[in-house]
Amino acid sequence: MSSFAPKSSSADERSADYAQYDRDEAVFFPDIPKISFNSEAGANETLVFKTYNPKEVVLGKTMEEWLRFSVCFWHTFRGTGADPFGFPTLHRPWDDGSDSIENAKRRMRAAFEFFSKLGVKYWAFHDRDIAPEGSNLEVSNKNLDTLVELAEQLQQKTGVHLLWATCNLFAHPRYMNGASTNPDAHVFAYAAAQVKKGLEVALRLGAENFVFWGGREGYHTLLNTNIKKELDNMAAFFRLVVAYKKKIGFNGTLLIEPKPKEPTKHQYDYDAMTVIAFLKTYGLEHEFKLNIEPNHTTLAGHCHEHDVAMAAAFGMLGSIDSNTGSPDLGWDTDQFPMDVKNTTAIMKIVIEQGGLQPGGLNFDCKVRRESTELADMFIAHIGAMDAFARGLKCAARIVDEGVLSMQVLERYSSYSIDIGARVESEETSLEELEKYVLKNGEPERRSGRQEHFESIINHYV
Ligand code: XUL
Ligand code: CO
Repeated sequence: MSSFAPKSSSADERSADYAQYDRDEAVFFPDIPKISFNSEAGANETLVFKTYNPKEVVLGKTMEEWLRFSVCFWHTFRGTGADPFGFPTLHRPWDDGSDSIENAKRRMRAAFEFFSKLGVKYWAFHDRDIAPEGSNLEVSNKNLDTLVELAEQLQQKTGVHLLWATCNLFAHPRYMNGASTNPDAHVFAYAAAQVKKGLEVALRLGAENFVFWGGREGYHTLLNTNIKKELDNMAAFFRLVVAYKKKIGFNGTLLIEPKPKEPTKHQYDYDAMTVIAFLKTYGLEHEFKLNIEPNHTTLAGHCHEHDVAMAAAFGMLGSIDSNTGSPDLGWDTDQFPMDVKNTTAIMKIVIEQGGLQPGGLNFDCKVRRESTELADMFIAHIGAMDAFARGLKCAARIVDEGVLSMQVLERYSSYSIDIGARVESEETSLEELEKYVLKNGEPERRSGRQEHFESIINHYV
């Protein structure tokens, strides 16, 4: 599909006076106060938390500890609202649309004011979100260093930490045929060099995790693709990453983020189970965990919380890119998670695994291109944070009362005794199982009681 959209908004739409934002004490959101908590706030008040009360204790931990919210830089500070059919709609008064270092610095200072007023403790970025790509790797690294220095100062000043950093290995034309799975070893080397710098930056900024999302790692046609070689090369790439991480003493968790398609027709990191199988196949399962994004999960044809549940079941759930898709659309809409049933399902899994630390809930979400006011940036995050706080409270009651879990346990109780226990301890044989059936005949029909379980959830939500 060709793009009708230019890179930036038209000049006459932009603010004339950027100098006001270049001062250290500049205020980027003059009309927005620090967001407060008021459980009594009315329906029309959306610039206030009604449930998210950071210090409130739920099941022995504060909400802030359970929820570990993070704002993503790419959508919230680089998103323009452009889509393949339309020009940018989101005009940010501090952003002149250029690739200059000054513009990048203004954006970064606006971002830290946003994080502070919102009251989130974490942020996340791609290398190329925060600093412009230069004419060669050296220039790109120099640009990155300049912005990382500012980020370091702002992190110190505000107390906001880096949940994760990542490298953009998908936007530049050099990566059109893949990064670590590129048929050209020169491109593999470029991606490796970029990640080397990314890990150094992550170390310097104290990132708690480092993410790999392989948007171009896959194929458009099998006719020109050696899939085994590409997967072997991807594993080789990850081994190099592990070696360098250890060499420089970066202790953050390495995370792979599954997605089945978009932008590539078939992406190798299809879903949670595929990534777990890849890691186990190449002996990397102790070095990586997963960053699950529910909108990617639904793109893979699963329900919203499926991959979070799958990753958690195998001890591989590292972090969550908290967003949602639109059930009636088939692509990655990256919407803010506002549905309390979804957040309850996610938080139930998070509570059952004892929390997400050092991972968190990163809002990989963008406001709709029609949500054009600066206040919409806040309202979107506040609404999602409140939806997660409500999900946490509902899930805490579900887990605490144990009505659901007792019945799930009971559903599998035949494996605790008799022939079931022998199956679980792997002491049985096909001959013994045949004998059991010849003696005991047809199994009783047992209801799965789906509607009963759904009604239990509705009792809490
Ligand atoms: C793309 C996506 C990415 C990753 C980081 O769908 O989710 O933004 O989270 O590269
Ligand atoms: Co994501």
